[in-house]
Formats: sequence, structure tokens, C-alpha cells
Amino acid sequence: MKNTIKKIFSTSDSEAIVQEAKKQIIRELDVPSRRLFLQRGLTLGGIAMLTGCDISDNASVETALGKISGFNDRVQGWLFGSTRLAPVYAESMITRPFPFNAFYAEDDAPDVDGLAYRLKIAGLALDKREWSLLALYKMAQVSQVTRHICVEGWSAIGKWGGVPFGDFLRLIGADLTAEYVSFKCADEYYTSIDMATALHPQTLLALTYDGQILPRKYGFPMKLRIPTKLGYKNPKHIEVIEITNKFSGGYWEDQGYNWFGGS
Ligand SMILES: Nc1nc2c(c(=O)[nH]1)N[C@H]1C(S)=C(S)[C@@H](COP(=O)(O)O)O[C@H]1N2
Ligand SMILES: [Mo]
Repeated sequence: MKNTIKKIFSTSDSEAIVQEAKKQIIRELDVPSRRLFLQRGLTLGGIAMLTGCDISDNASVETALGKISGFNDRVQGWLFGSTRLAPVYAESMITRPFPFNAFYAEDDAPDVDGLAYRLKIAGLALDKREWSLLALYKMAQVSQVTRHICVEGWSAIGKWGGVPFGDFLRLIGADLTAEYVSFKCADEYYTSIDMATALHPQTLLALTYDGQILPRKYGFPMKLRIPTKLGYKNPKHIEVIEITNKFSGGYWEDQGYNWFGGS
């Protein structure tokens, strides 16, 4: 994003500025919203209206571009209402072996001590007691076979089991009118999601993978499995869950990935 802005600023031709801004805007939109725009006809005037910026001059291009990602979050929030279900698959379609991905190599995945582990609850919840792994395992579980889509260009079908996250949030007396739920992980990873996604019926506090206790590489002891979102919105090795009205971004989101990250 920064390089493109520099490129825009270094050109003196205003038509070139507009064209470059338009290309950047299209690149910034995720596939579903891009499709929507193409259907409705993407015009620069439309973009200017939506961002509230006149993008015909240099100074306002930066402001307009800065607003695109937030705008994209709102479009996606509207496109992917909390009732839209992700496709589910037959067990025979599970991808074996299921890929590992993280910002480090598989051998460096955190080695969390399951006995000492305590899940911490922070922010807007009535019951902020810590959870042992055993207490989590005792809760009613469901499982589902869904597709994980990574923004890096691969997807794979897997089977995750665990507690519907909405059930868990209700159980701890979370403020369901709060804007966000954010996650801190054992490996310095972090992300946050909107409350509608947290309450989505397919969003799981996942404790198992393919019928086994969640393996270390896939996020032991616990991850959030959100089949309506891209891979980077699915935090592994969760240590702290916070219910909050404060926006807190995410590991990849803070480096430019779209925050909503719908799939
Ligand atoms: N804690 C943690 N969670 C994470 C990541 C990470 O590096 N650390 N990477 C994310 C990304 S980009 C992807 S694609 C998935 C990969 O999950 P998998 O290893 O189960 O395939 O985890 C997501 N959650
Ligand atoms: Mo990813």
C-alpha cells in the first residue's frame, strides 16, 4: 500500500493518478466484494462517493485508499450476514495430510503444556474464571467438515470438533452486544473478529482435529475454527479470549490483510 501511494504521488499526470488509485482499490477488495462491484459497475465516482473523498487530486488519494479496507469490512459484513452458512463436505473429501501453516516452520509450533494450560477470559464477560483443558473437554461437542481457505492460495478440507463458540460466550455471560472478540495466542499471534461471526452457528471453539485431540501443529490445545473466514482469521494455540468494544486488529491484518477476511 505504501509503495503504491508513493508511486501515485511521484506521478504528475492526474489521469495516471486516478487510474492507479482505481487499480489499487480493485486489488484491495476481496473476491466476493470485487464481484459485487463488477456486477454493479465500479466507477471512480462511485468509489469517491463511498469513501467520501474526491480522489482526483493527490492529497485525497491517500485518504480514500486508507478508507478502502474499512469500507471493504462493511461491505463484507453486509454480504456475509450471520446466517450465511459455509459449505460442509463428506468425510471422504478430507484432505490428507491436512496442510500446516504459520508464520514459522512446523517444528517451531508452540509446545503448550496441556495440564498447566488455563484459558483466560478478559473484558466484557460476567464469569472470567480460567478454564482448564479438562473443563473444556467436558462441554458438549459437535464436529463439522469444512474447507479452510488460506489467502496464500491453497485450500483444504478438514474436520474440526469442539464447542459452538456462541454457546461458550453465553455460558461465560459475555456481553453479546460488544463489537469484537479478540484472541491472544501462545506464539505471539493475535487476531480479532466481529461479534456476528463469533455467534455464527458454525464458529467452533475447536478442541479436536479429525477425531483426535488437536495436534500441536494445528493449534493445541485449542483454536477457533471459523469456516466463513479465511485461514488467518482462525487463531491457533489460544491463551486469552477478550470480549471488547476496542478494535485490536491482528497479526496479518496489521500488515495489510483485510480485517473482515471473509471466505
Ligand atoms: N497462533 C497462530 N494461529 C494461526 C497462524 C499462526 O501463525 N499462529 N496462522 C494462520 C494462517 S495464515 C493459517 S492459513 C492457519 C493454518 O492452520 P493449519 O496449520 O491448521 O492449516 O492458521 C492461522 N492461525
Ligand atoms: Mo493463511
